[in-house]
Amino acid sequence: MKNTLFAPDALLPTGWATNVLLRWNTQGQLTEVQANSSAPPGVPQAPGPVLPGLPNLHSHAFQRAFAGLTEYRGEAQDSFWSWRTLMYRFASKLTPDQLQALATWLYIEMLEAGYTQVCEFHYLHHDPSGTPYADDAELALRLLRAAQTAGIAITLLPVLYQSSGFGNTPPTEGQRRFVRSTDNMLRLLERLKPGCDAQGARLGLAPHSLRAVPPDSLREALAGLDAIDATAPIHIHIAEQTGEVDACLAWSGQRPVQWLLDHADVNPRWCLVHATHMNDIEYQRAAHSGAVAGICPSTEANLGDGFFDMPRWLSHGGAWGVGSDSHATVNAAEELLLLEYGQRLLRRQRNVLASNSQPQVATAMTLQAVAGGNQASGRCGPDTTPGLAVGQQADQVALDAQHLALEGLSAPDMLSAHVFASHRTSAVHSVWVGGHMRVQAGHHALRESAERAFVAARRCLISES
Ligand code: NGQ
Ligand code: ZN
Repeated sequence: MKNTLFAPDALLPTGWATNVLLRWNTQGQLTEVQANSSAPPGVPQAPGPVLPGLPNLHSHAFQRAFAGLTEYRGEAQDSFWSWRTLMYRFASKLTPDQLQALATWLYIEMLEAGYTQVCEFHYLHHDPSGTPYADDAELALRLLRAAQTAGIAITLLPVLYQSSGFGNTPPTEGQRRFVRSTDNMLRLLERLKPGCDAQGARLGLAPHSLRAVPPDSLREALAGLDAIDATAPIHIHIAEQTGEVDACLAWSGQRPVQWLLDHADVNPRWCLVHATHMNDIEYQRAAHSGAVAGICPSTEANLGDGFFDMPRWLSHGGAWGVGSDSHATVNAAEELLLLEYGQRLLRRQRNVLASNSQPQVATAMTLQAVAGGNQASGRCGPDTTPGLAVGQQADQVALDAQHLALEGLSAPDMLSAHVFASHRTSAVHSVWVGGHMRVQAGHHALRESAERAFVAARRCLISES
């Protein structure tokens, strides 16, 4: 029977339920989520517990090409900033065909790893000399096509980038592919909107950071975005590095999050990416704004950013989700593991992100990251119920109950084992996006061809860098 799935166990927004019948319509929207039901004859049965698909709320797709290639000492003390110099070198060479190949493969990897959506924070706009392509939307369209080919839901976030530092310092040579005027950005959004709507993609805007967007531009861009779509998501990198906090203080007398909260209407449409360095009052005010904290555990570890204080954020009722950002890791479960482990190491406690209402850490984290991720991707407002609920997209992941790590366990323990008991191979069995099965038995139908194209693109890029 089409458009249905029977799950012996499923993680609903209210927690674990058994014998759940899921049904969706031709638009891929769930029309029925019925617990304690029985399987009508002919309905496919899930091979293990069914989870809501996790949105990956922060991605720079092209960076997947050099994951693992910056892990050597280049300066006496390597840092985020020396990594960025290497990253710019890769970015400076990339062609449209290469970007599409890298992104198609990456999005397939994401699906196989249990992500059903990606928020693409896209700032590589122009050709290597900094000249706009004949079609000014060329590279954005390549990303949309990659998402369509892979079958992942995308929120495209074209990035506004104008200055190299606070105080409107001019962009550097390495940033020439990123720069657009505010008007030009708004024209790009207008140009992309109909195609995004037709594809079912969400379109938003990403002011890159307070370093890269002067205050007037920020104000004008946000007003222009509202005129195009007053519900569009807004993502910004903020307070990732202490050097950035110091530079912001020197420029304005305020810390980045404090400055943003005082100068922009930060609300549930916003995703504050990283927000690693906040003081008490910033944690409180940012959480109360309703914005989502976009935490990228593997990249933040890789780049030596610092720790986000999750218990403090949660104490203020803050929403959050995870992103794989530079894609040093492309694995939804591993991001959750790293986030919890960081908190354990800091506090010398265990099960930090469990709650009284949900003592199972992996279950609590999954539900919260699904809620925050859907809010950040602009697919679900703060007042609607994300995940496996009527009216939501049929984005779901079935684990393999026969997998060595899971065999014989209860459903909540299977999710815990999936996140915390690494067994080298993934226990993700099937993945549906908008009701379409994109991964079956752990395998995406286009994996082999996409992998070959990825390897060829990377070889080319490395030989030129
Ligand atoms: C980026 N990535 O835009 O790719 C940034 C580095 C910057 C992260 N912040 C560049 N992880 O922030 O200037
Ligand atoms: Zn980023």
